[in-house]
Amino acid sequence: MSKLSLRGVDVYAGLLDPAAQTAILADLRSVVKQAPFFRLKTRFGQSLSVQMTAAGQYGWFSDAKGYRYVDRHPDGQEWPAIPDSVMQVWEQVSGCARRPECCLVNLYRDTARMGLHQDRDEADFDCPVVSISLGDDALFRIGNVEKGGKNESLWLRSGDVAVLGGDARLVYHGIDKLRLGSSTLLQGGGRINLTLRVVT
Ligand code: MD3
Ligand code: FE
Repeated sequence: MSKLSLRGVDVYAGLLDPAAQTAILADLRSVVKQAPFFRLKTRFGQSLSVQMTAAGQYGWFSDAKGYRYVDRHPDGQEWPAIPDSVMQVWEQVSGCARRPECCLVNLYRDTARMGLHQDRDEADFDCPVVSISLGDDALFRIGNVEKGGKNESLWLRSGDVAVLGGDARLVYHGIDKLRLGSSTLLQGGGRINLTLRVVT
């Protein structure tokens, strides 16, 4: 494990060994069985390339009314609980007394990517967001708290954990591309990213 810092984002590279990654993935399989992946649409009716689901009290949703946290999967069911294996990572790195209320699960297949954005729909920016990468390598791009300016990039690998707190909490960030086939962890290839968030 090595710890590096990029613009205030702490990256614990290789924090999760292969056994820990497989254990989290097994727990995610039961999450996804209860709350299947779906594709969000923007206000303008365009589908996002990343597929999503969630665990915890809240998940993320968007439709004609825009983006927001919701307490149910689009199928009407409550979100499944956040697995203990994932909670343990939060306890290990977050430095936060509150517990996460949302574990967003992003699935990247093929050419899926995520454009530059800020995460600012949570009520308490003193709480960090913790990100867990599983599967193929992904090129993570980080900008600034204000739109524009210079960006920096970093490859996130399977088992890496990033903590976005303090001054880094409101920076613009996104995923430019995957290195498809760089990992054999996921059946069918691609990448899963978990983000743990305090919402209220
Ligand atoms: C920096 N996910 O779900 S994780 C997202 O890999 C999201 O799926 C990307 O951005 C992914 O919103 C990047 C790293 C990350 C997550 C949240 C952040 C970086 C962040 C919040 C604030 C600043
Ligand atoms: Fe984000």
